[in-house]
Amino acid sequence: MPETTHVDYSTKIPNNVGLMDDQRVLKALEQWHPGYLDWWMTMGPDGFQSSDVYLRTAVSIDPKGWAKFDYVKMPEYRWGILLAPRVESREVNFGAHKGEPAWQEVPGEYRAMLRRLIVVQGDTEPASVEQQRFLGQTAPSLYDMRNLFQVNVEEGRHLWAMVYLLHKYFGKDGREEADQLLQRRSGDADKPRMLGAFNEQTPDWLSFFMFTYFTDRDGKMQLESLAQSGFDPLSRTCRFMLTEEAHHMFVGETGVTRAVERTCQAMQEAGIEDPYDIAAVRKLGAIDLPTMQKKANLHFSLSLDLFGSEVSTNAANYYNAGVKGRYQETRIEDDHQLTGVTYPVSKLVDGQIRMVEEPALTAINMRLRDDYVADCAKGMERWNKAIEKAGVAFRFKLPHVAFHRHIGEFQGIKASPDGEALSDAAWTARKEQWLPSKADGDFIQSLMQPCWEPGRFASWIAPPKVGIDNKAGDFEYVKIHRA
Ligand code: BYC
Repeated sequence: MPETTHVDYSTKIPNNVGLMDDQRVLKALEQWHPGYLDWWMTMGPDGFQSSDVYLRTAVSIDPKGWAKFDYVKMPEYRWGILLAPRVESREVNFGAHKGEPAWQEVPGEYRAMLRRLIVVQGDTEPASVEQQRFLGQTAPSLYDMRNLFQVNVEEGRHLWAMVYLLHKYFGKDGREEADQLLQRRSGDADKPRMLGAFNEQTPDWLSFFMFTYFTDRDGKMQLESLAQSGFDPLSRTCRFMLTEEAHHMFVGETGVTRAVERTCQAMQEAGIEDPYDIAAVRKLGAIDLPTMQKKANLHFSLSLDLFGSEVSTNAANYYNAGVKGRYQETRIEDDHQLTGVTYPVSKLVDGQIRMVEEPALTAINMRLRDDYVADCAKGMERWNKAIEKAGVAFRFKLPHVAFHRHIGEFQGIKASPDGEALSDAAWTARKEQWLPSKADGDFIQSLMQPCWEPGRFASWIAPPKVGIDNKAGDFEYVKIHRA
């Protein structure tokens, strides 16, 4: 079957890339499949593999109506290979090859570069499933549990997407990389996942919502940049992944909003006006807003690290080669080669944080991070609106980009959320005001009691405004059969 907008479900591996006519790749993927299922059973959602989950499955890559909802047991989810439609006249849109026809095969000179980018992208997908593995046990509702599992199966599919590219275009070394994607483990001392944030824990549901808000948004920015790639199969894969990614950020944004709403409501009912009266708010079984700010500080700063160094020759080489572009590259009005232009970069100069003009080509990571920060701020404003509406005197704020960093310009310094450089002693004395402490973690853990009756929600979170697929409030999103 040739490439279509509809997904061929007649093979073991659903696809719209004519896999039946490509026996070499089909066989390689069929050999990879059992290892993947093995990984899913041992590292995927713990305890719910035989539950029926109301999931969305892609039946077409047509932007209208590509999804079908039904009960599915997660191990039977039809993970597949779905690429956005090919645009016949597509060109390389930036870098040294600008104006050449987009590549349908990997250019020899960029093979290592492309393989590296695809492997890094691929590595994050199973990592997040591993990080979220135990959250089902403490789901605050069946609605939330279902959203978690939807995110998990789609991250699994995103791994398939990268593995397809490795198998199809990178021969033996691609197959070896695909195998290793199933061997690394989040947080493992010997075989960790490749990027920092993907080796951290996601210990509770507030972290899950912050992760899907901040870290999945890095996913969006990186996928947008890879969707610009001159290597057309990578671009098409990422374009379809982005349609799924939107739901993940929705889960994060609305999850935090609902926690905020519940806290404000509980405060109003109890007549508590001071949002900083943490003990009083916690007694109500809600999460105080200052603790939510600390979680946001943590997940934002960990996600900033995922953009790499502000000034990066790697990023310049990717751009010049035409393999990884800028956010919304084709909508930017410039020469798309960045000849002789500069970009302002925040740097550490004589111990002070300053803006310095750098060649725009080496500042690609910084530019993408700026676009990311602006995107993060927008959603945070919606959290602030919910607080304002409830009449509570509190505002969330994104911390300064120098705060709590482990990669890039600021990794060697300690900075406050306002961007003030601090001595080690000052940092140690104050860090628990800015990042979740052990006591904060313990308190949040104490609220993580499962709430699995249809239509019921845990004490710390408000119900959503609308159900998934417009289902009624008491819809049984997960029919639990404990494994
Ligand atoms: N941790 O020039 P530099 C997602 C390494 S999330 C560890 O600073 P570069 C998702 C770097 O690899 C999106 N190491 O940075 C979200 C390099 O090592 P080598 C995932 C790091 O290369 C939620 C060295 O430091 N996709 O999809 O310009 C759920 C110097 O590199 C880190 C991508 O990331 C780090 N944080 O940029 C599920 C896209 N940062 O090569 C999924 C693909 C840097 O010297 N990746 N290093 O050994 C890339 O575009 C780039 O590799 C990076 C780094 C943006 C990550």
